[in-house]
Amino acid sequence: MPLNLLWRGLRPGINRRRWLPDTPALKRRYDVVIIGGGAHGLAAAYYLATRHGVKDIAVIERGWLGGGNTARNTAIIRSNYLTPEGVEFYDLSVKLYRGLARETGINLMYTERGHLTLAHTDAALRTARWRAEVNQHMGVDSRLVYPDEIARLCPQLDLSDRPHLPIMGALYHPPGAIARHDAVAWGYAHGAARAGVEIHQGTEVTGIDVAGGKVQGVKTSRGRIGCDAVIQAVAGSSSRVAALAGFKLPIKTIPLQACVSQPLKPFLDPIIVSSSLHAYVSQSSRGELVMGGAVDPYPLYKQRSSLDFMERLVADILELFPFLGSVRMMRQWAGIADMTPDFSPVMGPTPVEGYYLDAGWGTWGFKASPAAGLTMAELVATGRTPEVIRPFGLDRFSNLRQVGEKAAASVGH
Ligand code: PYC
Repeated sequence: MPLNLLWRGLRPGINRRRWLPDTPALKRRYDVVIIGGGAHGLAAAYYLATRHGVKDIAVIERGWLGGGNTARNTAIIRSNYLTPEGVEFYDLSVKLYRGLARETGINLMYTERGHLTLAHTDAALRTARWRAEVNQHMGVDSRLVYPDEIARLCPQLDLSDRPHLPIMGALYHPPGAIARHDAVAWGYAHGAARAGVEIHQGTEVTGIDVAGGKVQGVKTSRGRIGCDAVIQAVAGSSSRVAALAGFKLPIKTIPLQACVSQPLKPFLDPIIVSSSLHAYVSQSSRGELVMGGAVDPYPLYKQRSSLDFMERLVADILELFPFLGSVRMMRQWAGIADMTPDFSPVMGPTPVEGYYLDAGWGTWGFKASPAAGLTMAELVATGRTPEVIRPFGLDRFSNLRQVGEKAAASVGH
């Protein structure tokens, strides 16, 4: 072993990076309390502190940083949605992701791989064409491709007529990307803490103080905190926490399972999605196949895995890549998806003055983290709802102005 390496290894403290300062005592009051220490809550804290100079912030997390849905997704980033509202919002996120490693100084391993949504039916082809047209109209790079080009983009796919649903075409979205999800949470946490934000892990919210229709504070397992504003960003627990503030959400909460295989030699460049087969797969930089399928068929709050999900998923993946038959699975898990009736998120003010909501992400919360954080921060700092999130207000369900995004889902519902 080179002596220099030995010297560095043995010298106490060298190269030890402090990501976060020690947790301070909870103060009795902050300007802003953010409930949820996932990528969304941490991004909002980061942008409030760095873009708006609002630094008297406590991020309150029941568990540990990025330990909820931030750690339980498959880290896909894309903006090839169906509605102009959705495309504009997720395109903002893609643009922020592209500069995030530079901005936070942390390698997020963000890699643009291209994203293929396979169409196996006339109806799926029609939807792909519709999405391509909306995407192009909004300046987002997407187009319809047919088997000859799909074979060039992903030669390993079975493009024959052997599968029970042969591939007829695909929506190709070159900016489709993957990133390391924990690095996104830690990048924002590190940047926010450096700017003066306090991050309190292991601190559970037990109540919301509301008086005269306005938020007054947050009760936690470590005491009460007064504040002027609250951002709720607790994907998977949105209805439960909103109920503490006294209002109901039009959300159904459903597990979404995923898994990874043993590492394989790199062979799969693009991210492959088939919503007809209910399967999607990408290959991580470690070589593992990161795979998922349809949401569970019932509402539930449990993060448990099931054999029937795995059996179904594996059968579907083998329709696409028959040569993977002997690959072993390594890990399986579930995230908890808060589904709205129109499959779009809820962002903005709530019936409680000063209480702001970032919720309803269903199966696409991770990719939204930067844009949700940026726009929620602007809303809280200025009191004005940014145009890009105006369509996603809670009031759309009573105004009958829903933003129907189901056709852009990568997973079956
Ligand atoms: O929206 O790309 C997506 C996605 C993949 C898995 C869950 N959501």
